[in-house]
Amino acid sequence: MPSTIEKKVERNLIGLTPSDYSGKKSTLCPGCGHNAISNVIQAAVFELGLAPEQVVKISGIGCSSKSPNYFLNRSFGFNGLHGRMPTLVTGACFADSKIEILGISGDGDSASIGLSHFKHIIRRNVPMLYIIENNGVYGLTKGQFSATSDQGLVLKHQGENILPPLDLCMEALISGAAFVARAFSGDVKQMKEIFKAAISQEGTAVVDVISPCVTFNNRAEAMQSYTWGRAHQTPLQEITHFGSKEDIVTDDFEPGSFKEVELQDGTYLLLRKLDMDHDPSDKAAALDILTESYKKKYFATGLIYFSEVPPTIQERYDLPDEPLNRIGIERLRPTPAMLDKINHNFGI
Ligand SMILES: Cc1ncc(C[n+]2csc(CCOP(=O)(O)OP(=O)(O)O)c2C)c(N)n1
Ligand code: SF4
Ligand SMILES: [Mg+2]
Repeated sequence: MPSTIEKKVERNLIGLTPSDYSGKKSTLCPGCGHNAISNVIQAAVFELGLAPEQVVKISGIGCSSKSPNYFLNRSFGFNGLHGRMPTLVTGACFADSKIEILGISGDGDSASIGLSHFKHIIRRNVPMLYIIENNGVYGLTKGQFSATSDQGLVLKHQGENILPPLDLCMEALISGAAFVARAFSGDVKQMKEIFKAAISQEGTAVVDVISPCVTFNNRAEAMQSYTWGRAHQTPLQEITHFGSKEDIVTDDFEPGSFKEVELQDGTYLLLRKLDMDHDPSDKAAALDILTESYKKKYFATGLIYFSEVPPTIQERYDLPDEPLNRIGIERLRPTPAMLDKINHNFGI
C-alpha cells in the first residue's frame, strides 16, 4: 500500500495552528522592520496559547499603525487618530477588563504628537503591551524627522537634524513603567521572548523596537538602520519565556549566571547573564544603561527594567471582576429608585 505522508501541523495549547493568528498580506515596503514585528506578534500570541478573540489591537496613524492589519485577523481592532492610541486603549480597558490589549504605535505617533498620552497611560498603569515601532522617521508622510531621530542625521528632503532625540525607554522608566524593554527588528528570537513576557505582565509593559524604514532612513550611518542596529545591538541578557517553572531546564546552569523572574500570570522568565551584567530590578542601573547607550549610540536590548506591578487603573477604580461590556444593560443601568437615591444624595 502506498504510504501517505501526513504533514504535521503545529498546534498550540488551545489546539489552534499558526494560520489562525495570521493577518492580511502586508502592503508595507518589502524589508520594512515593521513586517518582522507583525510576524513576531503572531508567533508570540500563538505560543502563549491566547485565542485571537481574546485580543484587541489598537493603533494610531503611521506605517507602524497600519501594521495591525497584517497580524491576528480574528482579533478585535481599532485604527484611531494620530498619537491617540493610548486614549482608545484606556476606553477599551474600562469596557473589557479581561481582554489582552496590544497597542501599536510609531516614534512619530508616540514621541511627537502622542508623547503626553504615552506618559499618562504608563502613569495610570493601564494593562497592555505598548509597542513602539521606532524607525526614527515619519515613514508614512515620506521621511520627516521624528522626535527619536538622531542628532546630526541627514535625510534626503530634510537636511540635517539639529535637535537631540528622546529615548522612549527612558521616558517610560521615569513615568513609572514596571516593564521596560528594547528590541531590534533584526533579532526576532529575542523580540519574541520579550513580547511573550510583556503580554504575561499586568500593567503597562513598554517595548521600544528599533524597526528600520528601508525607504526613508536606512543609510548605514543612520542609528535606526539595519547596518547600525546590527553593529550596535548589545543584548543585556539572553532571555527565554517559560510557561511554568518546571519547564525551565538548562544543561549549563551555573549559579549566579541565571536569574528566574516570575511574571503575574505565573509564567517565568529565565535571564542568562551576558557581558553586560545588568540587574533589571535596579531602576538606577536601568537609567544608567539607558544614559550610557544614549551617549555612546548603541542599543542595549532585552529587559531593561522590571519591578513589582503597582495597582492597575482597573484596581484603583475598583472595577467589578465581570467586564462591564458583558454585564448587560439591565444590570448596568440604575433603577429609577436607585437614581432617585443618588440624586437625593446630591441634594437634587
Ligand atoms: C493630527 C495629525 N497630524 C499629522 C498627521 C500626519 N501624519 C500621519 S502619519 C505621521 C507620522 C508617522 O510617523 P510614525 O508614527 O513614526 O510612523 P511610521 O510611518 O514611521 O511607522 C504624520 C505626521 C496626521 N495624520 N494627523
Ligand atoms: S515607508 Fe518606511 S516605514 Fe513605511 S512601509 Fe516603507 S519602509 Fe516601512
Ligand atoms: Mg516612524
